[in-house]
Amino acid sequence: MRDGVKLHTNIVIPKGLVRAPIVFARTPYSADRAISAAASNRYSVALPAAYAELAAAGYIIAVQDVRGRHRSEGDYVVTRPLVGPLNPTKVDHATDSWDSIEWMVRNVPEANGRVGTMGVSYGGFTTLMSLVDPHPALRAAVPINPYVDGWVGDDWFHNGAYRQSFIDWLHWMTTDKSSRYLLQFDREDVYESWLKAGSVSGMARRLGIDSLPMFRRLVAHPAYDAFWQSQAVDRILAARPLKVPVLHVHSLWDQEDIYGAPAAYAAIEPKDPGNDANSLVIGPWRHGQSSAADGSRLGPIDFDGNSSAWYRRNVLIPFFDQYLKDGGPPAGIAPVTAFETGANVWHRYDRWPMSCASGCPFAARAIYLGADGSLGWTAPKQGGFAEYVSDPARPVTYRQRPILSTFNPRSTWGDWLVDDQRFAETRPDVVTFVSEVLTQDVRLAGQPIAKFFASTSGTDSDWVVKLIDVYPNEHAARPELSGYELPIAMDILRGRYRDDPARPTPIPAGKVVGYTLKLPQVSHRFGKGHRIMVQIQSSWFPLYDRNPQKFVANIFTAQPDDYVRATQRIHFSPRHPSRIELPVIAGP
Ligand code: PG9
Repeated sequence: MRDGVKLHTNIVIPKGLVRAPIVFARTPYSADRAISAAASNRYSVALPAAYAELAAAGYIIAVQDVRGRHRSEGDYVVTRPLVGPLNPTKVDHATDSWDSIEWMVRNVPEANGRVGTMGVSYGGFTTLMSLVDPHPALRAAVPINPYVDGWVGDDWFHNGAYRQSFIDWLHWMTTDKSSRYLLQFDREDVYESWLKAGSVSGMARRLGIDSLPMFRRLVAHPAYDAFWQSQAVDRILAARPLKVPVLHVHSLWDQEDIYGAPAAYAAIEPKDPGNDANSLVIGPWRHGQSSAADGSRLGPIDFDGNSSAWYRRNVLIPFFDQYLKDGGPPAGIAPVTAFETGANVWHRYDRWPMSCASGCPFAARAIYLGADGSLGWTAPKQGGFAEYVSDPARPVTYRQRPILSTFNPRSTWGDWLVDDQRFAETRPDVVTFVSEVLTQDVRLAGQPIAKFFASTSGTDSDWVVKLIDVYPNEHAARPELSGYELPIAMDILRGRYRDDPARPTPIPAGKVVGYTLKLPQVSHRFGKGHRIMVQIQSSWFPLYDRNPQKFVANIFTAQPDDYVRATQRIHFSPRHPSRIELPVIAGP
């Protein structure tokens, strides 16, 4: 690198390849592990599925440890910001990408001088960073489930609510260069561990990780201040010209970075007047599942075939071929390739979203919360509210207990976004609204937006909104899915940030306040015979830290007596029509 630091890079060159393009990934998770799925002298066995397919298609695979991790020299900074106010050095992921590509095109004789960057999550982040000041040999990029904005909706926070579940990651990644140590909680069911610890800072003290630099940064920046805004990758790329074709890959049930890919696509889209250089793939996957060998199911939900292999064969490899091979043929891929969950079909769209409030091919349509737990297409004619008591001493769990820590080898963390929500529906602190049985399909393609009116007896509150597909009571083909409540889009909003994410303010107790919560993107068909459900609750524990429900300066360091019960009301009336604006493309 330009500062003399050496970065460990594995370069896999299938025998006999000449004038071949390089697919280049930069990872904090071990470049050695990334290329060794199994011990073998055959790359088709040794490499994980996605790399093996690329190698068979004529690509050189290069995987590098980012600086300071595993076998690379230098210092490690979590998602190191660009050189500038947050990074006083002369190096960042943009310079390290540039310097590495420069080295490879000069030193790998089998290479044809064209490089594509690719990676998942943290590797999606480094892929996007390669676009900040792209090396001339960089001709294509595939960021997959990238970390883009740690406050708005990727790993650290969602709309200001802190994701405690990644305290494991912090420990695993920043206590040791080679990640040898897994965090040990005092209980297998960490629900109890978190409850006992009180606040997040209390837990960090117990675990002895309160001095880790990234943890201190989180505690110092609970709001969407300049620290987060200036390193949000979508904002960074929006301010630069688009020089390299990009294929963004999004997972509809991404349990870690459900914000990043569509946000980066949307930020770059205005720079692509020909609608051919900035494309999007939307698949029915968990985090990273598009690169896995099996994309035929997620938890109990079946996709009628290997959707991951389909995307790699029909979209990923043709995309790289077009831009990286000598005389590569046009890929003919659509601007947007989207899998429709519920229908299990792929679509070619010329844009995303397909439906929104205005300016899209289809207009979004509101579905309204109403009396007696009803949900319907007409606005309420009379006033009313649904009430529940949110008690921080008995928070609503995000899955059924026992809840294992994220990195517990027995955890099924990757599947929680498709968990049957019946366990929550029956709690007294969750309110549920459900439609009549649908007499025709309702198809969605875009971003549902919850616009709701609520009051609380407290001065701060979290609001969790879940959009759910309720399966028919009799599901002949899969009896075990009868009545299943499949989450389609769920998210959380920390009430103190309702007006200004950068400057939290108390919620006026007892007043009806309007909230807007943008839910994750959906590409889904609610089939005839199904019902649409909305659940609302005020905690989602221990995935997110508890809101004390009394306004405090910094929730990370809340004291035990700051946590108070609150009476919550969700209002529905002509004046306060709480609703979800659904990106409908076909329906009643
Ligand atoms: N979601 C992980 C991550 C990305 C960026 C920062 C911290 C964590 C990952 O899967 O890489």
